[in-house]
Amino acid sequence: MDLGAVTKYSALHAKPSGLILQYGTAGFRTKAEHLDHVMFRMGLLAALRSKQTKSTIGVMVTASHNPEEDNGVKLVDPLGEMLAPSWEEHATCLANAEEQDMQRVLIDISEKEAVNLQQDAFVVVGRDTRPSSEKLSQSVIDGVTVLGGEFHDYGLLTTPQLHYMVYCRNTGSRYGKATLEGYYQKLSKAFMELIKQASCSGDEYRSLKVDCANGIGALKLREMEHYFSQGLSVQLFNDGSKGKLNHLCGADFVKSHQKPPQGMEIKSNERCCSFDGDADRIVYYYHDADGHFHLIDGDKIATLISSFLKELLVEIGESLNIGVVQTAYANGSSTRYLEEVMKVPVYCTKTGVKHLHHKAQEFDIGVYFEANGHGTALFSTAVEMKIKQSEQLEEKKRKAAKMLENIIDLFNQVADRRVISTTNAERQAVTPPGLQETINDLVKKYKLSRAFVRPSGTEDVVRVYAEADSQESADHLACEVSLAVFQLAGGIGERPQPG
Ligand code: G16
Repeated sequence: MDLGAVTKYSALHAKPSGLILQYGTAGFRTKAEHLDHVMFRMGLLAALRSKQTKSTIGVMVTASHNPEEDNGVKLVDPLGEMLAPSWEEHATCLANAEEQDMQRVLIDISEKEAVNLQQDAFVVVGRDTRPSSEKLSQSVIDGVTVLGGEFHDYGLLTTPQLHYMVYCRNTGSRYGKATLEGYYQKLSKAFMELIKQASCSGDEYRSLKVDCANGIGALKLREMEHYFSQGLSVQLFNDGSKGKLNHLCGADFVKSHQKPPQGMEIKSNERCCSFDGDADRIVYYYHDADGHFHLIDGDKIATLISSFLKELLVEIGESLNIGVVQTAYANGSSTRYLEEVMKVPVYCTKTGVKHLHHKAQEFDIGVYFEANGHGTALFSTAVEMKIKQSEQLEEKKRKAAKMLENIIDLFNQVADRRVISTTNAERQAVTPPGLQETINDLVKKYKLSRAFVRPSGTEDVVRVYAEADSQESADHLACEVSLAVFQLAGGIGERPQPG
């Protein structure tokens, strides 16, 4: 490691003295103007991780659902998953080291992780459409190259596309070609094969209105739509031609406001969906004949997918195990339905794709979704083996196995408020004292209710979740819990008001 070069280039991406940032739910996130040094240092870290794992590592420059002025970075490990937890600690140390301590911290990490510094490194970089992203991704590249690493800059990319590129490169293209064309071909082929087998075939099933959150999803869906030919017709809204990223639109807006995004007219029973700023969340919705809005969020998507997969397994006659992983935000009725009606085991983890993904890997088929629309299904090698053996099965079973094979291809498999601390997969507050007891008392007042609070790992806010047997009760409960947080955790700003 040429430590002289590191010091020299680091000074060009100098850390504002005293600035401390935490590695949050999905990497570092804050106002874009505070991130230049973080990006350079994450380039250094990605090069070290690549040397250690002898694999390609991914760096995505995005702040996803956050406002356009923010930015952030997500690091992608060799098999397309989020960075290993032990390396998150290294990321925090490196991002917060003062200039004069940089060399020591880099050497510490290399020693602790037994990194062979002579090893080659390869890092792939992608970015979203934020105005700050291009310059920040150049800072990542500066960090990679100063440690002698090579890189490929994919430029504008969705986060799932970057995960795909990393995975392809580390599996010798067995999974697919590490190009955008390879990505579009693989997914569209699986999709087209699947709809050939689907029982409903009218045009209304083939059209979809897509709210692209004024972000990268619009650019990439435009490139991809040609691959669907007649199979799927998409109409794009909030495509970035006007309007701000994630402002009054996108998956987070639709989920939290329970209403369609601005700029999208919906007729009854039209199929609609929303992405977030880096297109790694999706929620679906429609208006029924009476004009009522219905949201198909991550909970419902997980339920539909796991029910469908379970039916296929029954048809194939296989006893593979399916598990569903959710977070504390999952609506209680979705959990009850999965456990009691579908007889599928459900597990709860902390918020963050990395936690859900990890748990889902324990099953032959692990379906995981956060209520906000992040998720996928993971298939173990046992499933792929069974499909291979299906050639010898009778016609009906073979068909179901073929369907499962296409589904596998379609899923791109690949995550001051801190006075509040939590336990039990973030469902109970440990501090400040008295908060959990107050929440427990409030919950008792409403039927079929549940509530919890946790500090966000991507925004400077405390999130309050409440559910009950009616919208009105849920709103009341949410307000009462917010007030308890305000009083017991030293809230700032406007005091929560009923209604
Ligand atoms: C990120 C994470 C998600 C998490 C979300 C909100 O999403 O990847 O797992 O649910 O932040 O996290 P928090 O409640 O801690 O702010 P995204 O879409 O912003 O990358």
